[in-house]
Amino acid sequence: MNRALLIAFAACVLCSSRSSAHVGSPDVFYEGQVGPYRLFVTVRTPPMIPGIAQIEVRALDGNVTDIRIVPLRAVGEGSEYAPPSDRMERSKVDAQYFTGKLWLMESGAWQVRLEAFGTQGKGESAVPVPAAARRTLRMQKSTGTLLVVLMFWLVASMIAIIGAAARESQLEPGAAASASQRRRGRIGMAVTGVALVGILFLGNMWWNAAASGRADLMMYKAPPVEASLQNTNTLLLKMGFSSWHDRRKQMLLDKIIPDHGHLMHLFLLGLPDLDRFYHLHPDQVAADTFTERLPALTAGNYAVFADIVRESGFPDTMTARITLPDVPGNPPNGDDSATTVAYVSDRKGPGTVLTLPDHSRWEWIIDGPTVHARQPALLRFRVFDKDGKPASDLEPYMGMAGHLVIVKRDLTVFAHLHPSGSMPMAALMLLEKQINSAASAMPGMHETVPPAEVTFPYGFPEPGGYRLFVQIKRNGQVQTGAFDAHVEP
Ligand SMILES: [Cu+2]
Repeated sequence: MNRALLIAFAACVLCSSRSSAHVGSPDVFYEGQVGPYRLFVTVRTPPMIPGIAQIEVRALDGNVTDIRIVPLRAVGEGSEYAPPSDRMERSKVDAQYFTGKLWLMESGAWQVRLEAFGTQGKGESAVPVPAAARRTLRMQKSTGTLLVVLMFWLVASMIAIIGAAARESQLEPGAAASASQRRRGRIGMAVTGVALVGILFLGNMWWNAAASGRADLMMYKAPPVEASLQNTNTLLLKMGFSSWHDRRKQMLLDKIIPDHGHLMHLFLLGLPDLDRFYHLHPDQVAADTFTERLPALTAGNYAVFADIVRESGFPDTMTARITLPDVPGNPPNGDDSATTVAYVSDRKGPGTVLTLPDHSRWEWIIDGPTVHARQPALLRFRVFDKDGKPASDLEPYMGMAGHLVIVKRDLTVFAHLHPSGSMPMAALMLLEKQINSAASAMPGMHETVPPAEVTFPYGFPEPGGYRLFVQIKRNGQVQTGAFDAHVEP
């Protein structure tokens, strides 16, 4: 009962939802050109909205002396007129490293505009940032205790006041209360007590009802999706209703837009060992329905991750599980790909080495002996052909040098990355168009032959065991390499 008042003063209730635009990986990592400068940008999104995003920028080359940042909505009116920007603080010990903070006032699709200044002039760019509340703050213990004490004091005072009024309001000055007046006082106190308990009880009920409804509206959750098999080899994905998205239609815009050429990127991961990996591209057959003609696939349980991007650039990763029988079908074609992980990287020397069935060798180059959680770094993968020479036959795969899918063993983290970073390419293109900067070649989109080294900016959100699926295209063939990583705290 005392929780009624307690919570009435509190900001919110607890929620356990950990999902975000990716799954369990809410920070944004970007690597690319900002005018003449190459920057590595990390945006640590706030878990509560409104909240403060922490921005970290490392200048990878060039002499950057100053960086200014400002948050803007990604689309609509709020995206046009930038308020005055903030100057990032330059580290005293590391001149290439800048930090800053920005308030994100509302959930939805945002961007951080960056202006970099230095010896080579000025550069401007924008990093898409999806803002969504992942949890709410619980009240501090000390505040709670104080409020409970105050509540008891108020209740006791109220009872005492009513009691005194019933007992003594008709007394002559100086006279003592009679037995009947004292009885009236006690009755008044009892009635008041019962009434107050009733009010607190009803108030608590009202608050709980209001809070449970609001949690759904405030806390981000990807739309639910149901996966089922139709006609032996067609996978049907039906999206459910999400009150969170419904409430933010204006800021997200409902339409789904293509991201590197496809409306949906669907990943099927064989459970429990993550030893089967399918990257497919279903067709949208209705506003909330996608279908995919499955390639040949072995029976088993699969985790389903479906990436879509809204018109505002806001990404959703929808998750589901499905148990499939042996599915007859053709090998994947076009941009689709499938892999059975029979070979996993083994750790050797400074990096992690993987040999593919065609005898090409892949190397994950790790700086330092271990990988640590929450430390942004460029994940670098080098590809050598069977003669040990750097591979010269890499081609763009869906417009990019490489694709990387990172999954935590317990499936609490899922991220789909590209050389430019963790944001959807569609969101990046949207902002690129707004800024309209000179020579705006698509960041990370390779029309030319990619080099034998593919890099992805990322920071593992938490310690634990991960599997990384690196995808490149060589000589018309999509190749997938699986690397295991143990991320230290
Ligand atoms: Cu991709």
